[in-house]
Amino acid sequence: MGLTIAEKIIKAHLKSGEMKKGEEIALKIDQTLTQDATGTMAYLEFETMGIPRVRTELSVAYIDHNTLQSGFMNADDHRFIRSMAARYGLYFSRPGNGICHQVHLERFARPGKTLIGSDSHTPTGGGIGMLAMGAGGLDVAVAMGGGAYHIIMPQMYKVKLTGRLRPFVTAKDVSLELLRRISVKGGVGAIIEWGGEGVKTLSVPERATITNMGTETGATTSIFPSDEVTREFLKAEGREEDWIELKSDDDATYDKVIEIDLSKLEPMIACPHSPDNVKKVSELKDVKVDQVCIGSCTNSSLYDMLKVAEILKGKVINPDVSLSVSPGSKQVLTMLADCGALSDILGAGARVLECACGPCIGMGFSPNSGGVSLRTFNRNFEGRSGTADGQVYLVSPETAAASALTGYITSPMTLGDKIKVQMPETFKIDDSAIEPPLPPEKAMEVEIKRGPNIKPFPDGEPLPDEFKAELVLKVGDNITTDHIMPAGSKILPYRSNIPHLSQYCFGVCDETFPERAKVAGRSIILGGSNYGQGSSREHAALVPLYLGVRVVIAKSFARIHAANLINAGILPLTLAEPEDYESIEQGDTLKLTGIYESLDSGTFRLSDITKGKTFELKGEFTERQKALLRAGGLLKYVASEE
Ligand code: MIC
Ligand code: SF4
Repeated sequence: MGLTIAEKIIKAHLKSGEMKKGEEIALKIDQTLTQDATGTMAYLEFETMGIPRVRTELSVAYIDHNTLQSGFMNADDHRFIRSMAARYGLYFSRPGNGICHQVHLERFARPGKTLIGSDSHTPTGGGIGMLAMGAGGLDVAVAMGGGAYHIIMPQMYKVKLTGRLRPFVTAKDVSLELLRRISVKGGVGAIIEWGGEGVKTLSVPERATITNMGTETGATTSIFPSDEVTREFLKAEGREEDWIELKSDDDATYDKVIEIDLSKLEPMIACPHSPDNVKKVSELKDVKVDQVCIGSCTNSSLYDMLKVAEILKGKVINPDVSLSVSPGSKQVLTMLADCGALSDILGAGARVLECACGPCIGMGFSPNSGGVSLRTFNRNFEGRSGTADGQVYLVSPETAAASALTGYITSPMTLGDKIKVQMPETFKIDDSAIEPPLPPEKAMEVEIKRGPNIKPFPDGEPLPDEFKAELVLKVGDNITTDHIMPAGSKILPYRSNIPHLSQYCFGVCDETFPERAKVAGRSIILGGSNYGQGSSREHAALVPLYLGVRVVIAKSFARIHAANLINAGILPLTLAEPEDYESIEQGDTLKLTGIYESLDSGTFRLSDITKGKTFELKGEFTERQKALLRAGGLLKYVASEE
């Protein structure tokens, strides 16, 4: 039987398990990446494993999230990560060198290889034909040590592209169209392969925009073939030797096929507060815009920036609009400067920000109260911008630039003549901001530099056979990791300080939660469907663990978050009957009995002591997950294995 692209890569990296859908497989990981908001924790975890040097083909530590450095916290963390990279044989990408996913695509990503990153947008590498997945910091730490990465063998979906995009319609609009069709849950448990005739009309950065935003569908990852377009990109990056051809077999089978005719698409927009709340830009008339932000790992390539510059050239933005432009990498920014396009952007009145995540993670540039912000980013979750009542819309760079000029949400198709941008044949290569690994003898001498913001992380506890606790919090559907553990400029600097972070846990939903959880001691949380969607931040598991949460019950879970809960030793269970959600109330005392036996049968009995009712819960775990949960989390499990 023929294989899909992802199946071919999985087959070549299979360490154990069978490629049967729904079963656990262990994959050899060739490359890892971390960013600084999740990196400190991942390196602290790696350190406890006592491994002398990373055992991957390549591991990179990026600094791109926490670049504001207000106070000593971030600077200390950066220094810590840099010393860890030097000590353990990693590449270190200095702050200012760019957003991890953009830089990785330019300098390190390779078709046919596996990559896991402690960031949910790691699938950006799928644009070059890599099997690239987001994971929790602990999973990345284990992979750095040469350990396998465990996933449930996903379903295979195919999106078949036909036709060609019309002028002013972009890869971003393709992503938004997919989200409109399948929602933020539509990709859960699947790998999305992009194929069909239309694929060859898309460049690698455009493909990367699509695989980047595939994360928002909940997919394990998304992937494109590696073809002549891929070869050209790698050649332009001076890395043609990294190219291999990759395509699916003609008789490969898919669990679902979705067709998109590129020539029929028009500019799309995701309205507040979810990436799948998608409409056509032309449907939104008379919406006045306060702010426009262009950049992020979704849309910050040279191609995106050149198009923006071309639209803005010789014009001035609407005076009521504040426009930020953050190029994705030093390479992009330098090339923009060299060709003069940066002057066009500045001349139009944009504020050019550092090559970093910036406004995307609420690090500056929060909109005014109730302000409408148009962003070329991938997430518009409530409050993520740093302004609780900010109205964030997600659009393409073209729609963003057009709207910055008019001051209203504007389809770029109304701009008239199509724009032409000239892409260079080769990119400007300057790796001076990437520090290569030190040779082992030198690395051994490096001293790890720690600051006072680095606090120990909480320890999981072995699972008891019986557990009785209060339901301290009940929340609704689609709870994101930004709800559970918000980011932003006030909180993000404390990513290595779990006790401090804990004050903000679930702050968006219920400010009293941290205090109540502490009073309760041990506790349980109840959520709706797709609980934990969004980021890969393991803090969304570690902070609740610190606050005493031992069990999370939901209608369904997002993949990475469920894995992070298990890694932390928190038991994630689903309601057998989703309607039971209504009967269980916050404050109820709940009890689970015979947990060990239930772990084997997959069926758990929950008694609601307050209501005098019992409910059935499901928890089907693999043998490894059961062992992890029994041990009290991944670190305890790894330690017990030695
Ligand atoms: C995000 O976009 O939410 C982040 C910040 O990049 C996260 C990682 C984090 O929380 O540090 C992600 O997507 O995984
Ligand atoms: Fe950075 Fe935003 Fe991309 Fe996350 S989504 S990696 S915060 S640019």
